[in-house]
Amino acid sequence: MERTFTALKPDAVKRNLMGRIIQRIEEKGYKIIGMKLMDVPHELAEKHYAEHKGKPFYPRLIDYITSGPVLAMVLEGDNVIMGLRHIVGKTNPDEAEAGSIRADFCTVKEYNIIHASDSKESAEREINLWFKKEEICTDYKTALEFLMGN
Ligand code: 3AN
Repeated sequence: MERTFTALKPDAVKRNLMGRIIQRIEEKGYKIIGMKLMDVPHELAEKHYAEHKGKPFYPRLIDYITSGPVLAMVLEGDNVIMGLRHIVGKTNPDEAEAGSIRADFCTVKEYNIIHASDSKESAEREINLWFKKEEICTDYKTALEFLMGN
């Protein structure tokens, strides 16, 4: 069972798209074990996007993620890291597969509505960066877990 980090970026919140995106995550069968709506401190934004520091789009990236509330989440599920990336779609919404979140809800690469960790290492780093241990609900079972006897 894997965990991943995902965040609905400020335009998802401002455009009232949170529910529709969360619905896709829930319908797929991923378990939400952490969720918080938050304004992103500048320092957290810089740590989160550290790998992009120095790139031409970096300042816009920081401005964007700090421009309004972000809905940060931790998800659990089988192959959730790559599975969620598939549902999210490619970085550039023009190249994202039809039916993916980015293809369906946005048009511009710089404002691509949702973040999802891209590897086991990033998922672990990002979960630890955004969530405290006590903010993650590990003790409940989904209906599917009950049915499967987990
Ligand atoms: P993804 O979010 O698909 O994993 P990353 O991690 O390569 O993409 O990039 C992080 C964010 O930086 C993207 N979500 C996008 O907003 C922005 N970004 C990435 N590459 C570019 C680019 N070439 N031009 C503009 N913005 C970019």
